[in-house]
Amino acid sequence: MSGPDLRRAAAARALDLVEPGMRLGLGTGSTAAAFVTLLGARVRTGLDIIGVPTSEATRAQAESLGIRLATLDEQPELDLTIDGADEVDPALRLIKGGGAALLREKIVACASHRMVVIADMAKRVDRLGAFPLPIEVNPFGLTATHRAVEAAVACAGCAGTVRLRRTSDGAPLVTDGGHHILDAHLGAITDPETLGAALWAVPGVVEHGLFLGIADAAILAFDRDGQADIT
Ligand code: ABF
Repeated sequence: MSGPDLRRAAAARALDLVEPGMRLGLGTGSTAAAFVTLLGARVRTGLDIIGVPTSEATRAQAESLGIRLATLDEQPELDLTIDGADEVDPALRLIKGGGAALLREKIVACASHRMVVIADMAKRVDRLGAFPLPIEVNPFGLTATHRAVEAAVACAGCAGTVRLRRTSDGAPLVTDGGHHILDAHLGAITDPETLGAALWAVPGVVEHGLFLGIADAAILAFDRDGQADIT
C-alpha cells in the first residue's frame, strides 16, 4: 500500500476516538491533514466539535472544510490532540517539527488531556535521531544561538551538524511564530531527555522537536498483504 493510503488508514482509526462535543487539537503535516479531511466529512454530517489548529496551514484546511475553530486562548483546555510525527520510539518519545510547526504543536498537545500520534509504520524507530532534530530559535542573535546549540548538542554527548533550515530560494525559513529552525543532524540520540534539557538551557532556543512524555498513544498503519493494518 502507498504511504498516503497508510496515512489515511491511521487517520481513520484516530477518527474513532472523536466524540461529539470534543475540543480537538488539530495537528500539522500530511497525516494530520488526512485526519482533518475525514473530520470535515463527519462535521458535514452533523458531528459537533471545536478544533484548535497547530498551524496556519491546518487552520486554512479546517476552515475550508467548515470545521468550527477556536484559538487556544478561547479553548485553553482540550480533550484530544491528533498529530503526526517524524519519528516514534518504543517509549512513545517523538521527533516532530519536520513541518516547522513544532512550537504550536507542542503547546497544543500539552494543553490536551490526550495526545495521539498517527503515522505509517515507517516512522517507528528503535532509537530517535535518524531524522534531523528541529530546534525553533529566536531570530535575534541567530549566529550566537547556532553556536550555542552546537555546543549544547556536543555537551549532551551527541555528534553531528546543525544547519539553518532555508526555503527553496535560500532564505532562512520563518515559522508561523516568526522564528527560525535549526536542524540537528545527529544520526542517533542515545539520551533524549539530556539533550532536550541541554537545548532548553540555550537562551535563544524557543522550543525543540523532542516530544518526551507527551504522546499517550500511537496509531501506526502498516501494509499486511496489501491491506492496511493498524498497531
Ligand atoms: C507534523 O507532521 C510535524 O511535526 C511532523 O514533522 C510532520 C509529519 O508529517 P507527515 O505526517 O506528513 O509525515 O506533526
